[in-house]
Amino acid sequence: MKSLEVIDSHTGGEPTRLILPGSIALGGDTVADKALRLYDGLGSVLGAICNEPYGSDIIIGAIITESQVADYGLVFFNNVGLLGMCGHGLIGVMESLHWLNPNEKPRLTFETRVGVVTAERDTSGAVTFQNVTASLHASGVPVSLPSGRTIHGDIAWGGNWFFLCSDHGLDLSYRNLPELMSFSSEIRRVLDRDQITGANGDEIDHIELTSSLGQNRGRNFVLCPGFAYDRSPCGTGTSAKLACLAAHGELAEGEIWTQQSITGSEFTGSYQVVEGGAIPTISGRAFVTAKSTLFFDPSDPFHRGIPNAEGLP
Ligand code: PYC
Repeated sequence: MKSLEVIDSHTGGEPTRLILPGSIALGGDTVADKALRLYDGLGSVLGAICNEPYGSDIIIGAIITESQVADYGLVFFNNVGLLGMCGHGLIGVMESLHWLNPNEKPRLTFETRVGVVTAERDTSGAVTFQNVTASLHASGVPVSLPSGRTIHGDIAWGGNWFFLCSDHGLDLSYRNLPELMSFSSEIRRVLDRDQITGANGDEIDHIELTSSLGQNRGRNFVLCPGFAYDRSPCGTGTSAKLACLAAHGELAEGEIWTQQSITGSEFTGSYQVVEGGAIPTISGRAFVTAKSTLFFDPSDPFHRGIPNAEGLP
């Protein structure tokens, strides 16, 4: 792979890098299957485009593939691996597809690794998507931090696994970023240490610190796999939050919830009750920021990017 064309966008401050559709052919039947093959074959390229000097660890990459059950297949990844679904990423992909082809259908279905989702872009540019079924897996799970303090959280699925904690005692504000990073990273490490998992032993790779902003409004700080935080309110994190609100009887079916990130960006969402959980519907807006060609010169020692900390001397 010598070069790749990409379209960059951001959704509520969180970047998405879409590889130009058609650039990479993927074998396999389902998108889950294609994604694993892709990662086996091209994992280092994918890591590179989400790492410095090509990008940064906050970028979520996206690849469009064919699908037998939806308009497109869609694989999300970041600098450390594959994601299940990605809400801000889906909004970014919808905006990028429209930017590439203004005649693209405004309503599209996508087969992701974790199920089929639907997204619609209206004429104002707002994108609303219907996620896979979100659900609360365990409530009030205690976690003992190395400081001796015990905090509690809900474990929920929103297309990725989340640990949602509200008794953190922290100010969820941008100026408090260093503390939010270290506290949420500590929770993440303790979940790994104590083998606190989602269903079927699945790793919980997103930590969501939450607080209330009053009636039907909340703020969050989401730590993503790879230890970068989400600048947007996190679409799958908002989905997990909606599943918790539904399960705890704190938001009625169809009522609007507003989720704000520490950058101040907002998603709105609601849910519909279904067998096994709640189907979230989430709205947000993305903007295209660049279209570029990345070059991979094998004589460049960093043509696969600067790896994350474990890979450095
Ligand atoms: O919006 O679902 C999301 C997401 C996941 C990781 C980063 N953003």
